[in-house]
Amino acid sequence: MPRPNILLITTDEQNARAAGYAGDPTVRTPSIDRIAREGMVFNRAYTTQPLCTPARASVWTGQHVSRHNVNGNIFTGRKEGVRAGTVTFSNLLRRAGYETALIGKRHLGFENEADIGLDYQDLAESKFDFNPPHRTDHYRHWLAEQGHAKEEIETWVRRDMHEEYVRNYGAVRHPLGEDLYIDSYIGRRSVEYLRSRGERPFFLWTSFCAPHHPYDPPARYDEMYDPDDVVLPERPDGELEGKPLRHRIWAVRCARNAPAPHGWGAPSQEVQAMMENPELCPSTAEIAGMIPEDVQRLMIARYYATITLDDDWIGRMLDTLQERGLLENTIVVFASDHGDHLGEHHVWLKGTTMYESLVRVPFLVRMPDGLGAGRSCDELVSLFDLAPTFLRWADAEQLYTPEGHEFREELDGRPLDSLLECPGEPIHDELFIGTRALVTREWKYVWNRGDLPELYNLQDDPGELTNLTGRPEYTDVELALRERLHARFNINP
Ligand SMILES: [Ca+2]
Repeated sequence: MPRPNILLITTDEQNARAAGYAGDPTVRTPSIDRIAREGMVFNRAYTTQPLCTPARASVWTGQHVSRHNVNGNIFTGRKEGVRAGTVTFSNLLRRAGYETALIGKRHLGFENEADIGLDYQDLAESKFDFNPPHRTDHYRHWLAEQGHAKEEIETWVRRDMHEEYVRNYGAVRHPLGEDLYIDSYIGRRSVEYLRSRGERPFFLWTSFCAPHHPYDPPARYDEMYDPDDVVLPERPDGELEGKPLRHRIWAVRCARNAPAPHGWGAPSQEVQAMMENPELCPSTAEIAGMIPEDVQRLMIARYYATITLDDDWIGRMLDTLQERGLLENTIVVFASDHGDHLGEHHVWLKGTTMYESLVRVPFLVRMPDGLGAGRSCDELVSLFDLAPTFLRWADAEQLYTPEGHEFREELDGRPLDSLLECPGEPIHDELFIGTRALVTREWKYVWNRGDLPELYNLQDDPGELTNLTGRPEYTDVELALRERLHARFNINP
């Protein structure tokens, strides 16, 4: 029996609800739905920190952020990152004879970037050109060969499209042709890679850049969606009054700040004033009217359109595997690095909160022998479970060595293969998200420095509409969760 190939496909910032298989009535994701149908759906999969670099570092290392210690996004030129010499799953896969490849976004920040165990890298790091020109970005070089500079896109946003971009909060049609769009490049290169595989087992991570803000589909995909079809999330009157103030401040920041290409930009004077004087914070009702509903529908429609573009490429990748006879020996995993609020609780993008819209991720595993096919798993899993799982599948050395042998790395991840056999047997009793949230099967507790904590019953209130903190009937639960969170991260409020 040859060792299986492993194909990891990730999107960037995909809300776990934004897929057909997950019940979204509007977004079209036939290929992702196919993986869900032919594989196992993990309904309770979480990121380790809702930011690109920390989440991705957890995938590579099998570690929680408190262990690999990359807490923020890392851009080129900054030195901080996972410490040199850290062993990644790809180091061990390569040592075990696998050909290892990454196509698309890496956004990693390892000090020892050259040695994360990749035989092949075809990098397309970002929709915009925040990397200095001397850094490796294969997409940038390819665009130049097509007669385009990546800076054109940023110029277009800052000058030509600025008014529309601001009015629609970054929901705009992409200026370049569909073929030139970054995820078309990533998808096309991935198909080419799969077409040219030989006998050697491979690991490929196809790492798409959408649906990350800006919501910028090329015209053909934009035309697939009518914003009137978008169902806006349920946001009860007064919802934010029982929540930490920081949520309302973030909502205002989203609504008021002129969006920069990568997000909302620095806090405005209005937001700064609220941070200093909470009494200036508007009510839920006032916040609800800040972004017109037709603009909100447009934002979500264009977000969906970029997901459908990725989905089409995922379909072509699956077709390629099938045509080459590789589907029967390739494990396919689909996930995202974290979510996007997408207007739930009146907030957008990522930041400030630990809501499910942000920290729960789509997560699917399709085994070539059909193990777990058509089933779903409600047990807790995390992005850090991928590394030990890949190594188990490849029959490679683990990131940790068994007791009595030389210590290599401390690991937070657990292999997922037992869940594929038996989806009701927990592998984690609890998961920590960043250093201030704790999730169990039933509860989520969030500590917010200098602000109200949050307690949600995820079974009764999956939309996290009611913060139960401070209610006498939940005192015991809250104290127990708080104690565990505070002990783990030495929090002294
Ligand atoms: Ca991300």
